[in-house]
Amino acid sequence: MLSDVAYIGLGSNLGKPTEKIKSALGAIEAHSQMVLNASSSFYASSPMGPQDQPDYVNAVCRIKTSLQPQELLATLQDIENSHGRERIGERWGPRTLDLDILLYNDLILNTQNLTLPHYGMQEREFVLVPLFEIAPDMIMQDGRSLATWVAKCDLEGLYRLDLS
Ligand code: A4P
Ligand code: MG
Repeated sequence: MLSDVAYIGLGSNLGKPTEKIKSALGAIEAHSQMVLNASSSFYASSPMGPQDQPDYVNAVCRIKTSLQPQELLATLQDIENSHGRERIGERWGPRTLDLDILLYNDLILNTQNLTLPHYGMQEREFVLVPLFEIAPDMIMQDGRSLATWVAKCDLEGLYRLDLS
């Protein structure tokens, strides 16, 4: 049963970022234990963290899945690896593909390799704006609306890409 709902943040700033994100969405869609339920527009965003790296392309999707959180993390890491992800260690450094689990149902989890909701969501306009596109009525873990979170973040440097 594909009854659990998760939101995934996608990001890339090396190679051909738009193609990488499209391909990652294709890999998610092709997986037997994930159904792609909605996906946002793609956004160009200036880098958070070290500035001496290319701009990112970011998007968010919603899936229904039968994978448990740890299985989902491992599956997304397999997809990252198959898209040439190299773990070179620099925090917030450039990457060919980054897939973060933003939310998994209403689960709150703090284990060594998985934190849910994703720890950085609240400050990241490149996560909140695409998330808002596909989940405009969402209520966040602090009881505030996603719309309130979006209203508080700095939208400078974020551009919706017109890919048509
Ligand atoms: N991990 C814990 N919780 C989660 C979760 N909810 N989802 C662990 C996914 N992974 C989670 O991640 C490091 C470890 O986090 C994983 O092994 C997993 O067990 P990583 O992807 O290997 O490394 P990372 O992404 O470099 O770590 P970090 O600090 O999480 O980086 P971020 O926060 O992902 O930031 N600027 C723009 N504009 N757009 C971006 O997308 N991304 C980053 C990376 C920096 N600047 C950016 C962007
Ligand atoms: Mg990551």
